[in-house]
Amino acid sequence: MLDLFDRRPIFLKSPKNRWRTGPLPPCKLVLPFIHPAMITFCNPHHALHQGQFEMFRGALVPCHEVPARADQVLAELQRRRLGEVRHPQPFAAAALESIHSPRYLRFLETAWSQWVAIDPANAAHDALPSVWPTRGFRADVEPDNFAARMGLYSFDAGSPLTSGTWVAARAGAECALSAAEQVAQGARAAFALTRPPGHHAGADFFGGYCFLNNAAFAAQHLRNSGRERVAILDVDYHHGNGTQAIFYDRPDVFFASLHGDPRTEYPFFLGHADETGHGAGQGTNLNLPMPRGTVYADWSGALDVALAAIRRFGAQALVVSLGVDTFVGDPISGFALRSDDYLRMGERLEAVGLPTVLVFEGGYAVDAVGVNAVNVLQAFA
Ligand code: OKP
Ligand code: ZN
Repeated sequence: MLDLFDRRPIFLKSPKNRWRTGPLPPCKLVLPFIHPAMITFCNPHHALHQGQFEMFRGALVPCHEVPARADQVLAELQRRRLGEVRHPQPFAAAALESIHSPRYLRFLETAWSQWVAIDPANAAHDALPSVWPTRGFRADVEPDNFAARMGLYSFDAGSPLTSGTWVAARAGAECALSAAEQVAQGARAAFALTRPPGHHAGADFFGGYCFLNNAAFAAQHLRNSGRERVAILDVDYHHGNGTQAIFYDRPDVFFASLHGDPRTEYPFFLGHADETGHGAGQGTNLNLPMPRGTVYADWSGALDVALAAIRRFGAQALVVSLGVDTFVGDPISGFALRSDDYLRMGERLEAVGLPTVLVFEGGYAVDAVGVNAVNVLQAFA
C-alpha cells in the first residue's frame, strides 16, 4: 500500500486542521486542498436499496449486494483523505432517457407502489420476478399483470426490487452524471461511488443487481459534452452485458470488457470473444473472457490488449466500470487478484492519459472492498 505521509503538509494548510477532528458523517465530507485530481460523488440514498434475498439454487439466500459495500469504500476514501467527496447534482429525466426506454423508466419508478397495491402485506418483502418472455414470446406488448411486467423488464431472479430501489438507483445515475460533468469541465478524473451497480442493466431491463446503467450515463454525458469518441473499460468480474447491449451498434462508444468466461460465469448469455459490435458499431466491442482462477499476471495481459484497442480507437475520454469482485476473496466470483494488484491496475489506468470517469460496480468481499477499490483510485491519483 502506498504511504500517505507525504500528503501531510497539504493537510496542514487547511485552516482548522479539520482532518484531526475525527471521522465526519458519511457523504458530508468536503475537505479542501486535499486531492484536486480525484473528486468522488457519493450516493446519499444508496442504503434505501437494501434487498433482503436473492434466488440461488432454488432457495432465497441473503443478498450479496449490501449497503455496507459502499460504506466501506467511503470509509476507506476518508481514512486515506483521498480527495473531496460530494453529493451529486440533480439531472432532468432526459438524461435517464438518453440510455433507458421511457416505458422501462416508468415501470421502475412506479413498481414498488404497484407491488404494494396488489396486497399491502407485500410491503414486508421485496419483489422478485419469476416468469420471463423467452424465445418466441412477445416482448412488444406490455402486460397489465405486475409479475408479467417484472419478467418483461428483467433477466434474473437475483435482483430484488425494494421500496427504495428507484430513489437509490436514480441518485446513483446522478452520481455518474455528476462525475462525467466534472470530467467534461476539465477534471482529470472523477469517481462515482454508488450502488446498486449498473453494468448489467440494459436499455429496458434490470438484472445482476443492476437497475440503471451508471457507466452508460457517464459515457453518453461525455459524448453530449463534445467528446467525439468515448471508451468504456469494464474490469468487473462479470461481463457488462447491459453496457455492451446499449452501445453495440454505436461507432462512437467503444466497449471493452475483461471478465469470467460466460460459458461458466454469470451472466452466461453474453460476453463471448466473437461479439465485436454490429452495423455501424462493428469493431467497437471487445470481450476478453478468462477462466476461473486467473491471476493478475495473466489478467494484466488482457488489460494490455484492451488498452491498446482503446488507444487505436482514438478515445477522447474513458469510463471505467470499476468492479473489484476480481479479488481472490470475493464470495461470488472466480479470479485471484490480490489487494496490491489494484494499485498496479490504477497505475495502468492512469497511464492511458485520458480524462477518466470511474464508476463503482461489483465487489462483494465486504471487508476488502474498500481497500481494493481505493487502491485503484489512490494509484490513479
Ligand atoms: C453483479 B456485478 C451468485 C449468483 C450470481 C448475479 C451476480 C451479479 C453480479 N449467487 N448472481 O457484476 O458485480
Ligand atoms: Zn461483478
